[in-house]
Amino acid sequence: MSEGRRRSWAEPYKIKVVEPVRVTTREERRTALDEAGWNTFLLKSREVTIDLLTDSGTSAMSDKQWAGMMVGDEAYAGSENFYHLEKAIQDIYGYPFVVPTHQGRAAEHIISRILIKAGDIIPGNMYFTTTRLHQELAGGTFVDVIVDEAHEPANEYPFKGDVDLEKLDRVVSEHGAEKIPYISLATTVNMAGGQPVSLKNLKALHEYCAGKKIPIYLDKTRIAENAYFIQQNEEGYADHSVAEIVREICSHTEGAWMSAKKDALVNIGGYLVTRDEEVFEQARNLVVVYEGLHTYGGLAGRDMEAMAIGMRESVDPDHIRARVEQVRYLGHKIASEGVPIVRPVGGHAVFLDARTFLDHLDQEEFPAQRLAAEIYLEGGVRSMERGIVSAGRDPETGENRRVKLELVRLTIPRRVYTQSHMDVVAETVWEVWDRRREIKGLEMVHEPKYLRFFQARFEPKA
Ligand code: P61
Repeated sequence: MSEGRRRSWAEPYKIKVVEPVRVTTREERRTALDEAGWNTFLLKSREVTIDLLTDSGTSAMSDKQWAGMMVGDEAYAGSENFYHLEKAIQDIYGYPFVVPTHQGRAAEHIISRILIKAGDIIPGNMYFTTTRLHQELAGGTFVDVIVDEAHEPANEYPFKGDVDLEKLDRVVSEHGAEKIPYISLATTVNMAGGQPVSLKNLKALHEYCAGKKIPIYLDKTRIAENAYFIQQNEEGYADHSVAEIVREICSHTEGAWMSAKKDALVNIGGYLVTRDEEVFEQARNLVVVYEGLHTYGGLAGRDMEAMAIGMRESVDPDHIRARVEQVRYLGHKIASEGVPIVRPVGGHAVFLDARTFLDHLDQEEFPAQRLAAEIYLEGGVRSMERGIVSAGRDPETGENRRVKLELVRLTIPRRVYTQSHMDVVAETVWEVWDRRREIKGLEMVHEPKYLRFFQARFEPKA
């Protein structure tokens, strides 16, 4: 992984407010784990020292965003902040029609209900938990058409988010284009390890879909990170700004949804956008059933203002570089001791390859779940399982989906932690790596029906 001599980056901000964190003892952490059923989602925040559970809603807002919170217009209808949000989305991403929602899955719910009929097939570049669930609840079946490289942790292919157009064509031939309401495309594919889609692939996909009259809807939750990877690694884009690349990605799609809790640097928020006026009309109508009026969608006016400002900051070149490079710093540091991680390092997180890390365990012993718990026990660092527990059961057969990727995600919130935190995280992972042979599996003792990983409980095997 040697990259030659690089210029260092520094966090492009100064710290004005601090939030103290607690350092716990190993005994306290062991008790906390038992109480949490060995599920890091069930730990209390005060039991965690470095919280890398997620980058969702955990970013630090800027002084300008906090100032924006003070100009929240909390009118029930027609809030001024909605118009700021709408304008920011139109300027940055280029979609004309905007429907705000309280977070990403609410937008997924609405778009799935509008576009999917019972028996439909939705091809996409790897599943995401909430996205696929809403597609299934609307009567559809998700089919993975991502390139094979995405399922191979050690493969260094730089655009593992790409769609395999031959796989897609086979799905279209088998079911017919009329059974496919849209392609569910994601930028910086979360479950693949935060891996980007290339513009070359997206253009080819767009051309293919235009020929078949299948719209592309984009999960653009982490689009700025994807654009940064294109700028750094795709031929012909080195001179394009991240903002230009973001705009170009969107231009190849019919619509999108976003959990603004990630790239857009806010603690809550999301929305749905489209170029299709009919879809917009239906979404505006459904949002009042499930979220709130179409000019706030479950958000306060101040939240919309913070989002409008945050999405402009998300494409700032200094910000995005420091964000992605911090993740890369951690990934390379962890890997330097031989720890297996998903390569290349992704945009929002370092993913440990738990299948290789704990290669003495069977997947049904939940190696990634156990590894996440062990990392917490070792150093108070919270991470997340992204393997067989997250994948859930096949709704038809009821069997566990034995996914290829059995990963632990160390996710970096934006503008929150320093390089020293990253060093401590890497040292914690190394300690666990050194004692990996002694680590045993888990047994699942409580399994909720939907998105089980959030609330499942486990017991350690003796
Ligand atoms: C996360 F363990 N992500 O990564 P909402 N699309 C994409 C997401 O990453 C995403 C949503 C839609 C989270 C939170 C979370 O299995 C999990 O605003 C690419 O969270 O509703 C959310 O957006 C949904 C964690 C969600 C999970 C589902 O940490």
